[in-house]
Amino acid sequence: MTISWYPGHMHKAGKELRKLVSSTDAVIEVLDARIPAASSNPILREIFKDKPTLRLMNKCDLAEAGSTAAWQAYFSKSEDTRSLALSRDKQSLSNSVLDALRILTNNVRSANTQRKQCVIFGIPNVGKSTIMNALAGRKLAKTGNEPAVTKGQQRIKLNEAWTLIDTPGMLWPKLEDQEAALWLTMTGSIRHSAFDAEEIGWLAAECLRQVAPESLKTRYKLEALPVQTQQLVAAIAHATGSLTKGGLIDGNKVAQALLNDFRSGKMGPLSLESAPT
Ligand SMILES: Nc1nc2c(ncn2[C@@H]2O[C@H](COP(=O)(O)OP(=O)(O)OP(=O)(O)O)[C@@H](O)[C@H]2O)c(=O)[nH]1
Ligand SMILES: [Mg+2]
Repeated sequence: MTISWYPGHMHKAGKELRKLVSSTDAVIEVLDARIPAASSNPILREIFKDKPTLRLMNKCDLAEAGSTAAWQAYFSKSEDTRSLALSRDKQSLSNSVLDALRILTNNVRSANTQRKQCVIFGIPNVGKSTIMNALAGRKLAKTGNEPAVTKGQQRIKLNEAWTLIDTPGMLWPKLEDQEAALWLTMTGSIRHSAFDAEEIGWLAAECLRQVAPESLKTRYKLEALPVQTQQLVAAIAHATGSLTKGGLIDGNKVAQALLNDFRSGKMGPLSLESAPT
């Protein structure tokens, strides 16, 4: 199975984004703190490559703090880029984001006479609309725990200084790195109809065995992890009651249970991708 998801609306969203480039002063790239590089869309970065960029590592509550700190140190090396780590509690978000945008655009001559324009972009389901709502201090954009909730651009006048534009989550046509594609599936950026759940369940179980064996043991009350994937999946199925009426393993159900547990942080904070050293 090759993991891929690039529906027509993403192609259209890309075209619409290109139209914004000339009038944009800065961009916010929203990343998933569990997979900061794998959640960066190369097409979007190329479109906005000349713009001052604030990278927000979102969903930090679901990532390991040490890993997020290492990524932040890594990102801080590139010029014209600042990075911040954010979690569901976005109380202090406004000031730090606005400060970062101000510093980034201090020397930028804006094409806009009134407010500067900032585009929020990133892959699906990473938290773009949630961040825009937090910055605005009210729920203007629809959010939801599934990819492709935002279907079109949404523009708000944030204050006297800034216009913000929320955009639809975008992936890219070919996910060359299939390990990264698995991570995108696990974190919830690929719609469930685009993959074979049973197969992803197996791959996710193997991935978590490598990354977080202790978390798997604790969550599913396993004394030891079975060596074979089939037995590992069977153990998780028994622990989560993912069985058919006849008592057989229900491959779809166990995959869903495992993905739900990972996505909602029930295995504790877990980072899948390490920062380059
Ligand atoms: N745990 C956690 N969940 C978050 C955080 N930020 C957003 N979410 C949740 O992630 C889901 C997706 O949020 P959205 O803001 O709709 O994401 P989006 O990037 O706008 O998604 P699309 O519009 O589909 O591309 C929602 O269920 C949010 O409540 C966070 O910091 N931590
Ligand atoms: Mg959205």
